[in-house]
Amino acid sequence: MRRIPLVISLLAALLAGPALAMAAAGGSGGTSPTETTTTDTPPADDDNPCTGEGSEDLRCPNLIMGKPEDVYAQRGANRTLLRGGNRIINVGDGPMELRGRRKSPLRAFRMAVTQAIKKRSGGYLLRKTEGELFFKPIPGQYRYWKFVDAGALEIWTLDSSGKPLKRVRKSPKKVYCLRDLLRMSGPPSGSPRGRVYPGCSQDPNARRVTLGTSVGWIDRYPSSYYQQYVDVTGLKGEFAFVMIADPNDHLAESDEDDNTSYTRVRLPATRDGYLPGY
Ligand SMILES: [Ca+2]
Ligand SMILES: [Ca+2]
Repeated sequence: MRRIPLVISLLAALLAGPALAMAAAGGSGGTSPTETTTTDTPPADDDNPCTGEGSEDLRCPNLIMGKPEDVYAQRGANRTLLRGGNRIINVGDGPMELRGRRKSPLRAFRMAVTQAIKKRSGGYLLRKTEGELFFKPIPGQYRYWKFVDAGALEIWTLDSSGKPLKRVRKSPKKVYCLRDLLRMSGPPSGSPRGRVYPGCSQDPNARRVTLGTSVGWIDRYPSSYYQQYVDVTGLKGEFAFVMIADPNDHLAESDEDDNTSYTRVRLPATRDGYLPGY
């Protein structure tokens, strides 16, 4: 496959809006996810202790998605893949900590997920979620225990003002490790200087694992990584390349409306591929 650079929008911006999240849930699909058993529109875990009464005693996490990075089209004989890197960043008051517990049968390689939210008064609030960990195979790297539905990469049509309107394609990838890979510059207060959640377990026999991303830390996935693409074969016109953290809202956060970012792209990609006015 050839790598064709594609100019992306300078106007790429965080999209703060429940409207997109709602539309995402109702959008029509393109390619299907291969490693998740969840449907397109699972019920959200709506018992959010991080908002409303009692939340003042909690150090809640808040995930945001960094802007799509290093976006380019990879063209083959029959398919064109739009690749892009992303960053899942915790800008909250406390860590996003997930505790997995093995489900049976063991050969299914799945764990149930409890979210552990730090209390200001000490200890943790433990909150069961509908999310899962999966022992995800990665070519050439064996397998890792990762969180299913951590992030979504999608292609959306644009409305008349250039904002995402409707999903038309989605990435096969939704499974991420969650870890402390990079520390933000100017992190929020309470950000640990060193890694607390350094990487994901590769132990096939593990009964319990803990994943997480600390305050002020970033889990980054370059565009060249496995499944870090959306298949855009046959699409023509201007679209939004949309990335969403915790798209099915399994995880409680202090802000649920800041999880999406996007950039605009013109398809199909050409060699010079520039978008007038973008
Ligand atoms: Ca958030
Ligand atoms: Ca959430």
